[in-house]
Amino acid sequence: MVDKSTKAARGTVLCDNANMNLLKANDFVAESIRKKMAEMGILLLNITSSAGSGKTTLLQETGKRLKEEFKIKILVGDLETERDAERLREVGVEALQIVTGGICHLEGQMIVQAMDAIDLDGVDILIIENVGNLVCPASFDLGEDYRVTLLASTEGDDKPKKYPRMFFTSDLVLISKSDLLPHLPFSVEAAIQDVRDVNPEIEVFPVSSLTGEGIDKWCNWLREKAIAKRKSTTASV
Ligand SMILES: Nc1nc2c(ncn2[C@@H]2O[C@H](COP(=O)(O)OP(=O)(O)OP(=O)(O)O)[C@@H](O)[C@H]2O)c(=O)[nH]1
Ligand SMILES: [Mg+2]
Repeated sequence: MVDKSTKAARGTVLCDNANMNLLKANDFVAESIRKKMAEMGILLLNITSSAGSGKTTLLQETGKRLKEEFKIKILVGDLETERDAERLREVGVEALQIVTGGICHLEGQMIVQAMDAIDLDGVDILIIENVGNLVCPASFDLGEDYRVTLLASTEGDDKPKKYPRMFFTSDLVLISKSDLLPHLPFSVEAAIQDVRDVNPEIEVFPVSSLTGEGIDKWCNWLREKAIAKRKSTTASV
């Protein structure tokens, strides 16, 4: 039997049964979202990162480049304010703000409610910008096809091993704010190695929303996944 008190003394707190039940209930909702997205042929992405790593800015750049080619909608989670949704609307992308009122992550049920509030007809890509932090959002499946995590050059290259669950559960890692790399003690090679130590097969590459480095590569990745999703749905009907 695991000795909880010893673990707690070492600074490790085990998930109790209440948390496990909450996660199980969330998984059930996430599966229903995944099923709905599969039926509708909508690619669903969950974008995660620490606070301020550049999620909204990257999505603004993505919207500018892909909005004529694909019908994109964005659900954006924050503890307070409508600011990110307003920034996304400014570049012509339809965005709905989910205000969590202090909760540090998005849960499946919040996504279900948000999806009910928007028109999903004809949507190709639905993107969720999660609440900025590398801890709680890692545990909550939102029914996404792919989880994309940003690791900003300003955060330090040691984060993948300190927050392994987020990197272990991701499908793509973007090293954001790459324009700042010349000014920072951040080793791209060390960061990639650390990400691959927790998730060996994962793709990792740098992006900068300021200079455009890596943005075409990111948009091509997204384009390929959206087309594949549409084809898989068409093939199964
Ligand atoms: N140098 C540089 N700054 C960037 C880049 N992308 C974003 N920023 C800046 O970083 C700050 C945070 O960017 P956001 O896009 O708001 O980050 P976020 O991850 O959406 O933040 P939260 O939603 O609060 O978690 C802003 O001041 C941006 O202008 C980049 O590629 N390079
Ligand atoms: Mg944001």
